[in-house]
Amino acid sequence: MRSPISPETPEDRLSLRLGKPKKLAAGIPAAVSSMKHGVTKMGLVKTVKTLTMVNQQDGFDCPGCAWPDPEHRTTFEFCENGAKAVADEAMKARVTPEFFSKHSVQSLAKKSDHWLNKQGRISHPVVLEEGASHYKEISWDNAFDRIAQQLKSLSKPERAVFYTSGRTSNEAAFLYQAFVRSLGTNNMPDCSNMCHESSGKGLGQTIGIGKGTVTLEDFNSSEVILVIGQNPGTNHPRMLTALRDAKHNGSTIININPLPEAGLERFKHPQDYMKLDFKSTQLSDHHLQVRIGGDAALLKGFIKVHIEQGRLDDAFIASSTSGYESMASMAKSTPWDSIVRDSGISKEEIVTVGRLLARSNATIACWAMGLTQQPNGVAVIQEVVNLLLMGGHVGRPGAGFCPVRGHSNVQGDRTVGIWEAPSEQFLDRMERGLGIPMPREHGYDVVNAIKAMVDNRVDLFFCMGGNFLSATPDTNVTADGLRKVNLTVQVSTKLNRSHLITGKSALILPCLGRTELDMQESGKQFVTVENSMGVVHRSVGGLPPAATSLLSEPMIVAKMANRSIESSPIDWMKLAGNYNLIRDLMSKSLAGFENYNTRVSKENGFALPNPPRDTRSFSTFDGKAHFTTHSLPNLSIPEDCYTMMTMRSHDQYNTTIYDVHDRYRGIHGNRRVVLMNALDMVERGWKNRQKIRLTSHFNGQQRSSNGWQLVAYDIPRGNVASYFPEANSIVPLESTAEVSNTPTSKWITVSIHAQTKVNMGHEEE
Ligand SMILES: Nc1nc2c(c(=O)[nH]1)N[C@H]1C(S)=C(S)[C@@H](COP(=O)(O)OP(=O)(O)OC[C@H]3O[C@@H](n4cnc5c(=O)[nH]c(N)nc54)[C@H](O)[C@@H]3O)O[C@H]1N2
Ligand SMILES: Nc1nc2c(c(=O)[nH]1)N[C@H]1C(S)=C(S)[C@@H](COP(=O)(O)OP(=O)(O)OC[C@H]3O[C@@H](n4cnc5c(=O)[nH]c(N)nc54)[C@H](O)[C@@H]3O)O[C@H]1N2
Ligand SMILES: [Mo]
Repeated sequence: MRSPISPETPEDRLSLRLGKPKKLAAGIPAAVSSMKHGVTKMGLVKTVKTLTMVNQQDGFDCPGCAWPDPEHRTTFEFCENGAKAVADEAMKARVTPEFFSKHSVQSLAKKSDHWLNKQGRISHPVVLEEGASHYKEISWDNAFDRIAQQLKSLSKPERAVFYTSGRTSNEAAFLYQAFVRSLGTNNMPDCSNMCHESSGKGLGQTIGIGKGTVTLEDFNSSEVILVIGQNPGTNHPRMLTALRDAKHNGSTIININPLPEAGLERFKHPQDYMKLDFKSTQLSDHHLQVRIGGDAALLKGFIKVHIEQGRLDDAFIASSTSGYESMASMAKSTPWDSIVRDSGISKEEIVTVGRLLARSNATIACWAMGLTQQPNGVAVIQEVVNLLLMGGHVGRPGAGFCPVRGHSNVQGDRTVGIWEAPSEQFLDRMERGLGIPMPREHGYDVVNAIKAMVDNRVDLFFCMGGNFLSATPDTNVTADGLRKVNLTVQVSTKLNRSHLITGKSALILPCLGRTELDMQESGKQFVTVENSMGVVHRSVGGLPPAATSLLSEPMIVAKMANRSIESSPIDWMKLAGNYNLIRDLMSKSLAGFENYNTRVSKENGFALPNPPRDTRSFSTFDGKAHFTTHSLPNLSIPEDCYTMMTMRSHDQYNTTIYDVHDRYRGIHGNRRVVLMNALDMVERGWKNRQKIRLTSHFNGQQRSSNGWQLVAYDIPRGNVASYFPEANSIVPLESTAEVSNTPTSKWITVSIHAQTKVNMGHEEE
């Protein structure tokens, strides 16, 4: 067994305290919690000033999630977790060169993610020389020289890899992809490869666009809303407002999830307290507690019921789709026994909800990681497509697809070119716009980038944001890979574990955050972002930068390009001095971005073209929407094993750990917990707090991790749940979804063993 990269018993772990899981989300405790986080990290005056700028017309886009804002914004249009994300960026503490001279990289590696993040905003560029124990300050010029040197010494451009996380603005991302493609490679893995890649592939193949097809207004005219594999109370709290309003307008909400997540049970908008309205709304009408991976079977059941009920949109199916017969005959021949066994839901319940769906005139399907991070992620999303196409639920009011994106600009980054597998059409247009030949060979996605590093095929690894080491699967393998690279570069706002497990030498380049004022040669700049529903709008930072030495992301790209590329038709520095010029270049180089500067200056931005939504047309090879035929996935696992999902707590933003609690699930003080069905625990003679070792099993390989505790929870038998990134050391790199190559973070086969010898710290027995 390899040694762990992060501490198994972090110093700041508290005793595990267990309370009752909450049913009610948002409301006063949430508002108090957001203020508390804000005031502790930013101070009172800054908290009030900052939070009132979020998602305002002349304010910044909330870095919390990609859920869109309603057109008529109120001052309090932020949520608890948005407030935490903002407070975390705007915090007072600083990680300075003095900080790095005090703490060696090795000593920092022993700290928890929570501790690392708490140290504050990184203030200066720093370098870790080969063999050195500490980072030390480096000038921006010298930092860019090192990158340029490394780039110039590559034997071929494919030996450089450029990762992007999803907070990067459209302007920065566009310039960045122009730079990377100027070098001659499409090696642009991004967080989307681990996130909604399955949605992009699943929808792209069937409806001709890899994005959702609904607007926020559609929620108000929907009759049924499916929420599948998603925990909006924690991860998209503002979505609860849309669900509440839909519900008030008569919509029925169906929640499909192995866990009873707080927000979907009861919800209360903080503003209702201000209006002294103390009632909460029960959001979901049906909770189908599906087994992990059982969605394909459940959806097949709905499709069967729909066929039996009739009420198909025959005209739409005949004129605008293909593949119905084959899909329907597969559903008809799938036995109920298999459907009930695999989904874990009774036939009666499936029929009840299936009839509701068949009767609906306007259905929206929302989903997130519960579907995308499965081995059959693409196929199961295509079952959602099948179900909605049967009733013609696309391109009409109140109906359509709603993959709920994660990072606040992950969708925009992809639109403007962060993509390792761009289409020929996209590259042709880019080539004309930029006046530079585009590389045609597809590049590495996240998993293939790790494999390339492990195989000594990468010399430079550059990350525009994110935390590659902790976010990716198989932490120890990823660490091995990173250590083989000559130079790793992280453009970051906050300290994280990717700064500690590095290439032979490493740079940290600190950048402005979304909340901050961005002054360039031509004056104050704004950037643009695309939300989960394809609306592009402005974001203007307002706070003074965390340090005077920070550069904006576009400026970092420009300086790097200027230094590394001998002659280019692009005047990088001029573009970074005036983002209007970047947007002009985007107008020339991207379909749908014509007159970009004029259109983004409109009050609520503008919606990008979306053929299924705009004209009920489908840009597939035959111009039709496609039904697809899939058999049920094989859900069998070895005896004595469990299926594990890895998920987010209420106190984290991906790998950024705000605190060690998960308030809605009633779990406090320790994140290294495994949620398990009480009957499964009794069967093994275990109680709450039992110390265990987790071992994953994949293709005959085993990966183990110590220092976990059990918590009895309302989860289907045979299923368990743990938090990421702690569990990532046992997520096998090779275990990825078919077609999308997304790591199967929600489908890990594990065995569980009592742990007796290792000291687990100081929790009460
Ligand atoms: N506060 C906060 N907000 C965030 C984030 C954050 O970390 N913190 N992260 C952002 C990002 S990048 C993303 S991608 C989104 C993630 O948003 P979510 O997708 O909501 O995040 P997860 O915690 O991964 O939870 C997935 C849900 O899927 C369920 N699930 C697991 N397996 C299955 C299954 O087989 N079937 C079904 N039906 N359900 C299943 C889990 O019980 C859980 O409720 O949130 C974004 N917003
Ligand atoms: N097991 C498991 N693994 C998962 C998942 C899961 O559900 N289970 N979810 C996956 C998903 S959906 C995603 S999206 C990925 C997330 O993967 P990433 O996007 O790589 O990770 P984050 O934790 O969001 O990145 C946090 C870091 O971003 C930097 N940062 C924050 N804001 C900015 C900014 O404005 N600019 C720059 N340059 N840097 C900034 C900070 O330094 C911070 O430490 O993780 C994936 N990994
Ligand atoms: Mo994500």
